[in-house]
Amino acid sequence: MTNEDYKKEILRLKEKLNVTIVAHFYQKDEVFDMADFSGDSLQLAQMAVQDTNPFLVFCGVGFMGQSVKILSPKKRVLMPKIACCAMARMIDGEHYDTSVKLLEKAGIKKDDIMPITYINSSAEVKAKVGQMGGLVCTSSNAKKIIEKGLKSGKKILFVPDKCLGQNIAIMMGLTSCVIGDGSDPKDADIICYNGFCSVHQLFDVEDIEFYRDKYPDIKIISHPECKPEVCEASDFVGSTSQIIKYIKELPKEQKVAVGTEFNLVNRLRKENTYVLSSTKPECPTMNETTLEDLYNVLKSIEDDKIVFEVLVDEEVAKWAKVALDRMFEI
Ligand code: CIZ
Ligand code: SF4
Repeated sequence: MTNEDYKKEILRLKEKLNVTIVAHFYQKDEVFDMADFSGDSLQLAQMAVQDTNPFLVFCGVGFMGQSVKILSPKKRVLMPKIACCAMARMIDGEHYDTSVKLLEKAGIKKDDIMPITYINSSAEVKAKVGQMGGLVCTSSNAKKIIEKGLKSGKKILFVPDKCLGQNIAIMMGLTSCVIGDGSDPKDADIICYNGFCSVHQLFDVEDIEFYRDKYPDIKIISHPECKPEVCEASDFVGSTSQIIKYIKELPKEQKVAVGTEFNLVNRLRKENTYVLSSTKPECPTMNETTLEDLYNVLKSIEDDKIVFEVLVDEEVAKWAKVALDRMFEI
C-alpha cells in the first residue's frame, strides 16, 4: 500500500469505528496530519479526558499513552507503536528507591524529601512519587510546581531530567546538584536525578554562536531539556506549546533558530526558521510511528484482534493518578 492508500484507509476506519486519533508535536508530518488533536503530552491528556469516543489512538511515546489511561481508565487507549521515551527509560522504580536511599545515606530523611517527576517518566515512577507525597510536572508548568513543592520546606528530588531541574533552579536563583556528582545534596535546594534527553543534548552554545554571527538579529529559542548553558545563552526557553506560541507572535520576517525536536521545528514556519544544530535532532522513538503502524492498529480494532493496548496495573495507576491530580490542582 502507498501512503495515500494508508491515509484513505485510516480516515475510513476512524469514522467507522468512532476512534479519536491524537498526535504529539514530535510525530512525523504524515502521522501528525491524520490526528484529530495535536499538542504536548499535557494538552493531549486533558483533551483525551474530555473526549467521548471509546477508543483513543495515541501517536507518541509510551508515558503519554499511559498518562491518558491513568486519567481515563475506562477508555481503551492504543498506540501504533509502544515506543518508549529514552529519558523516561533512564529511571524505573528501583532506580527511584536507590536514589531516595542515597539521599538518606547523605543525611536527608525520607520525610524531608518532596519528589517531583517530569511527566516523561513511567507510571511506576509516578506512582512512587505519588506515594511519597509528591507530584508530576511538565515543561510548561515545572517552575510553578517546584515553587509549590518548596513551600513544604522540604528538599526537592527532581526526576528524571537533570537539565529541566537545573534550568528551573537557575531561573529561580536556587542551588541544585545531580545525584552522584560528588557534591553534598544537603547543600542543594533541588536534587536532580542524572537523566537527560539525548535529542536535546545535541544543541550546543557553539550552535548559538554560529547563528548569532551569521544573523545578528536572530532569536534563539530552546527547550528546557537542553543543557543549562544553552538555555542561558537563549532568548527564549519554553515547552513545545510555549515555543509555538512565542514564534506565532513574532513578525514573519524575524529569524529564529530553535533547539527542539526536528519534526516540530520543520513544521513551525518554513522560512526564517532554522534548526539549532548541524545534526538533524530527530527523536528516534517519536519517529518510530508510521502511517502503516497507525493503519494496523485501527485495523486491529475493526478485526476485533486488538494490538498494542496500553494497560496500567490498578495499584500503580491509583498512585500515579494521585501524583498527576496534585499537578492539576495547581
Ligand atoms: O510534555 C511534552 O509534550 C514534551 C515531551 C515536551 C514539551 O515541552 O511539550
Ligand atoms: Fe523523550 Fe527526548 Fe524523545 Fe522527548 S525528544 S520523547 S524527551 S527522547
